[in-house]
Order: sequence, then C-alpha cells, then structure tokens
Amino acid sequence: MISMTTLEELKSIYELPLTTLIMRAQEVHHRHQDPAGVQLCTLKSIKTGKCSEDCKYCPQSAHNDTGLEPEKLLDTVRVMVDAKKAKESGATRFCMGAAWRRVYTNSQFSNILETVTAVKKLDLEVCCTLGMLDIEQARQLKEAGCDVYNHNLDTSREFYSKIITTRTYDDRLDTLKNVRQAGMEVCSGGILGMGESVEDRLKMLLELANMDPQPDSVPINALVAVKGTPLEGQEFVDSIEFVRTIATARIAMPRAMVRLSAGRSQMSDEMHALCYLAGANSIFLGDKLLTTENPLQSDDFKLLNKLGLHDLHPDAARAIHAKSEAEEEEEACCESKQTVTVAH
Ligand code: SAM
Ligand code: DTB
Ligand code: SF4
Repeated sequence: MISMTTLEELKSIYELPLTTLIMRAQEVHHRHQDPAGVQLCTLKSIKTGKCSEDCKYCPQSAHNDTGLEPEKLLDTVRVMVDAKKAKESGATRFCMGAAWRRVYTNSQFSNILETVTAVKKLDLEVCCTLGMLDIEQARQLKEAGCDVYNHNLDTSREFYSKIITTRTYDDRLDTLKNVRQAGMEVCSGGILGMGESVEDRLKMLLELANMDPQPDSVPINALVAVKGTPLEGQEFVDSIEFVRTIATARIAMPRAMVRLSAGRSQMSDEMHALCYLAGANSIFLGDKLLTTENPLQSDDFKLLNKLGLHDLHPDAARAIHAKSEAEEEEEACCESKQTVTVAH
C-alpha cells in the first residue's frame, strides 16, 4: 500500500537546491536499488508507421508527413533474429513496439502471441507496447509470456489534449488497469520537451506515483523533434530540468526502474552521468530506438565502464526491491508498536 503524494510535495522536492535534490535521490536510490546497476533493454519496432493516432510528437503517425518507410508486422522468425542479437549483446529485456492505436483481435494478434512465446524462450524479459488493450487481450499476452506492458501517460491530463486528440487520458488509464489486472508489470512514463510546463511534468509524475501499486518502470523520454511532425521546431528539453524530473521520479517512486529513453543521442556523457546520479537506472541499448537514433552500444558500455556502473540482471533487481519492501513493512510495524506503547 502506498501513501498518497500531493502536487505540493512533488513541487517542494523538485525545487530543492540541486545538491540537496541529488542527495535525497541518492539516499532513496541506495536504499531501494542496486546503486551501481543499470538495466539494459533493447527495443524493436515490429510494425512501423501508418498509425491512425494523431500524436503530435510521433514520426509514425499517419497524420504526420515524416517520410518514414512504413513496414508491416514482422513475423516471428524475423523478430527472433533481433531478439537473439539483443541477448548476445547483453540486454536482459526485449521490448517490441507496434505503431497501432489498439490491438485488434485477429491473425496479427495471434502472430504477436507466437512471437512473445518464442522470445520468452530465450530467457529474456519480454515487454510489448502495442497501443490500447482490453482485459482479454491483456490476459492472452500475459499467458503467452509477456512480462511487461509499456503504455505511457506522456504528460499531464490537462496538456494531453494539446498533443493527442484521437484518444483520452482515461483510455490510457483503462489500458494500464487491464495490464495490471492481467498480472503484467506496468511500464509507464512520458515525454519532456513538448512545450509543457514543469507543473505538467509533475502532474504526470503525481498520476504515476499515486497508482497502487506504482509502475514497475518509468521511461522518461526527451522529445526527439522529428521533421514533419507538428513539434519539429521544439527546442531540446533543458538539461537541468530533465535531471530534476528524473530525481523527483526516483524519490516519488523508489522501487521503479527509471529509464532514460528517447533523446539520449542528444545528451552528453556528463548529462548521462547527472541522470544516473539523479537515480536513472535503465537505458535502451542499440543504435536505433523504434525509428530514431540511439547512442552506439559501444559508447554506452564505454561510459558505464568509466562511471563504474554494471548491467543489472532483472532477478537481482527484484531481490533488492523485495528486500527494501520487507524492510519498509518491518519499520512500519515497529513504528505502530511504538505508538501503541506510548498510547498505553
Ligand atoms: N503505439 C503505442 C503507444 O503509443 O503506446 C506504442 C509505441 S509509441 C511510439 C511509444 C512511446 O514512444 C510513446 O508513448 C512516446 O512516449 C514515445 N515517443 C514516440 N515518439 C517520440 C519522440 N519523437 N520523442 C520522444 N518520445 C517519443
Ligand atoms: C518509451 O517510453 N520510449 C520508447 C519505448 N517506450 C517504446 C520509444 C521511444 C520512441 C522514440 C521515437 C522513435 O524512435 O520512433
Ligand atoms: Fe501511434 Fe503510438 Fe505513435 Fe501515437 S505514439 S502515433 S499511438 S505509434
């Protein structure tokens, strides 16, 4: 059971002197995470472009003229080539993304279920991001071997309709509820740098932090302003604001994996280091995200080495989270016993 956080609390954390903010984030990080561990995930676009949604940031929306080459749903054999490569390169999670508004129950969904089962056999954690899901589809995905579902809130409820008009915030929340109910882990985060205010970012974190249970992972994307999208002219997010948001997410969601996602190609080594200091502990590995570029894998490993960080196995992360949860429950129990003693 989590205790509810308020917007005021998040604001007061976000606005701390940077030195104190980083220290607070580090305290939480050392207590609830492996402080030197970074989870390495790989992303594969299994169906690219021609998406019916009108997300203003997205190069894959059919509403945006980005010159992207569309690609039909890839079959299992084709996806397995990349999944094996991901495994060999050291990734522990394989995430498959489809440019869909929602999953339709048809032969394409059966194809995906087959792919999920095959990837799972490689002993990789399997994550999918396929748009909206109903409860039955969520159950089928889980049964096929999908561990995690990514579905981002992207921004605050208030700013959402300025970015997407073809679906609502509540549609997003409904899918997340179905994912949780089916027993999959929830991966949900957002994008910074679309023209939203700091308050919008904190409202998004508030929405995530007040979920019970909280999301297991929180991807924080920096907008990649792609030519041909309505957001093509957006300036890259301010780096200190980005770091402050990461630290606030870490403090508000101690056991979540906070993932640096899109936009890392535009971040320096120093910016990466600050993000790790602020509590980020997961990245996508590989020179391509879904359609945009990502740092070279060799550069990521070089930097992790320089910083003395290592790849984090999912089982190790789970063991640390379980220990921190048990310790917290024990502390809460001791506190209530003390209260009873005082009361008598
Ligand atoms: N269609 C599915 C959906 O929207 O949930 C899955 C794929 S979609 C590309 C996954 C996420 O990628 C979006 O929710 C958004 O957060 C992120 N994303 C897409 N385009 C981006 C961009 N140009 N810059 C940063 N993040 C982006
Ligand atoms: C997430 O939050 N970021 C990833 C993953 N979840 C699916 C996707 C980033 C996509 C960036 C734009 C692109 O490469 O097309
Ligand atoms: Fe489609 Fe997802 Fe891109 Fe929106 S973010 S246009 S739903 S692929």
